[in-house]
Amino acid sequence: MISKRVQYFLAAMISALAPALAGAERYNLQTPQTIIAHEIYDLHTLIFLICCAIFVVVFGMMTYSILKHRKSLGHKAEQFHENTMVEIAWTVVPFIILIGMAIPATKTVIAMKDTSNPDITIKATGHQWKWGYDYLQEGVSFYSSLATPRDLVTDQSPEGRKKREGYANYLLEVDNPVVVPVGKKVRIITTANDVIHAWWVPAFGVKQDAIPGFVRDTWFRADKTGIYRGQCAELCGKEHGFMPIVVEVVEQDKYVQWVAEQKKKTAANAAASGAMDGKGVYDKYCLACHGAGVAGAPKLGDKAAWAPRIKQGSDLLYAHALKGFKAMPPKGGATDLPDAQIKAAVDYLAAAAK
Ligand code: HEC
Ligand SMILES: [Cu+2]
Repeated sequence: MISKRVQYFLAAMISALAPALAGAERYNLQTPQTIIAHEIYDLHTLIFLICCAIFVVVFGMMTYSILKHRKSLGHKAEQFHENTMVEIAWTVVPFIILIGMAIPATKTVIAMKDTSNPDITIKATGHQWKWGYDYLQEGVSFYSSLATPRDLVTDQSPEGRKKREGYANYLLEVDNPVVVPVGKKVRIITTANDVIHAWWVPAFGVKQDAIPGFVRDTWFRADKTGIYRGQCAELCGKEHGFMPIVVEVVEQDKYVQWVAEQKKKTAANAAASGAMDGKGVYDKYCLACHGAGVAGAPKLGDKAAWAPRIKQGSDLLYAHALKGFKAMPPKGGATDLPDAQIKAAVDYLAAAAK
């Protein structure tokens, strides 16, 4: 029989654990919002339970043996060196347990890596210390930076601390969130501009390093609309904690609307900035070929060469300049420039031949 004291102890343990179990969200993984996140969650639970079972069996046996066979009870040590049965058992049993854990884990890892047939592809570029996003099909590009006010972060006064405590989504909010449609497979391509960062959104079960000079990818399909938050998960410098990720999952029609708005903004920004207008891009990237007519490139201002090309319509000219056309390389080699700037250079070339 279990003594009264042990019973009290167990009761105390359970009542101490109860609130932890009730508020699971705080102590456990975030509520999963994608198939992969569900699989990871279940795997985590399964393996945790296996660990608990092993813990109970091993420590139970140890405790029992220590108590029951102690010297003060007059016990003599048993000699069973080189007991083949025992040695086989303690090799085979862990092996079976490991295989039992590896099979479901491998299945999930393989599913995580299957980025084929996405509905949408977004390139996420890590910068010190913000994220840049390019929607590859939609042609939408923007930066996403921390929105929490700086003085709130640095305020060391007691009032400052109070304010921070009452502040929702402290260090987990951005000016421009990533917007994606619900139920669509979104492929995230990660890379970085300076040092290694990592794109991590726990509720989606997504964490992918963003490495300069390399391209990695991951995917998710959000089950529900809502706002999901994550962070850069690779120590990337002094502001590593200040480059959060916010993903807004919306209905398809809202998404279409957002893309349209975003495109307008991008165009307006390009027009307003003027930092590198069509001529600027031309001089820097296109002149080498289009200035001298290298490899049959139509020369700047050569009406005869440009007239039939301009006739094709600006959409086709844009497409050829962006994707490449015969000896014309994609974007004239300036692949890091946004589409809008290449288009401006095309406009400049076309206008010069009128
Ligand atoms: C490496 C040389 C090279 C560079 C750099 C280059 N081009 Fe070209 N481009 C060409 C050649 C060659 C053609 C002619 C292709 C053909 O029709 O055979 C061409 C054709 C074009 C055309 C006409 C496409 C059509 O439909 O006929 C456009 C527009 C154009 N380039 C835009 C640009 C812009 C904008 C840049 C700079 C961002 C640029 N090019 C940089 C070589 C270059
Ligand atoms: Cu980072």
